[in-house]
Amino acid sequence: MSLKSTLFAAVAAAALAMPAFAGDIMVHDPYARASTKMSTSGAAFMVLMNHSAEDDRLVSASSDVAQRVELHTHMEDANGVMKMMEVEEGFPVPAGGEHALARGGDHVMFLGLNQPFNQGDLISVTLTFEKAGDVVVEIPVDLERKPMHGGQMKHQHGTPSAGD
Ligand SMILES: [Cu+2]
Repeated sequence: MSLKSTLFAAVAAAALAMPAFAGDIMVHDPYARASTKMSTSGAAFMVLMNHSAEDDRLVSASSDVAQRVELHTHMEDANGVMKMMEVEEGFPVPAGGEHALARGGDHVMFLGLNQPFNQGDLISVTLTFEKAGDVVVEIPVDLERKPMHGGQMKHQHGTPSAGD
């Protein structure tokens, strides 16, 4: 065996033995918002990218800014009304792929805000992945961001509202 191929074998063995790094997960363009200054809940949106060769999954999120942090999605009920619900199994992020959390779809939900979300605030959120483990992201509050696809969904949390 030449020196070169010995080195190559050693590097390959080391690479195989390595666990998934949190660095394999990239969080792209995160932002958080609340509907109004009086809101007791808020949400965060971002694109999760998985640069590893293994499928991963966002299983939970936590933060000091709210009493509870949940993974939510929107579903249309039998009457065609969009409702939010918790996604207990979390959001899959395929190997080499991505999963977008966006307005009107999947999101990280903050319930019972400990402080109002002010424009420009940075919110520290820990995202826990099945394989990559904990990834801490600093998410800027952006109250001015428009939804990507024009039509904004009515997004009512907690209190059922009549005729909304
Ligand atoms: Cu929600």
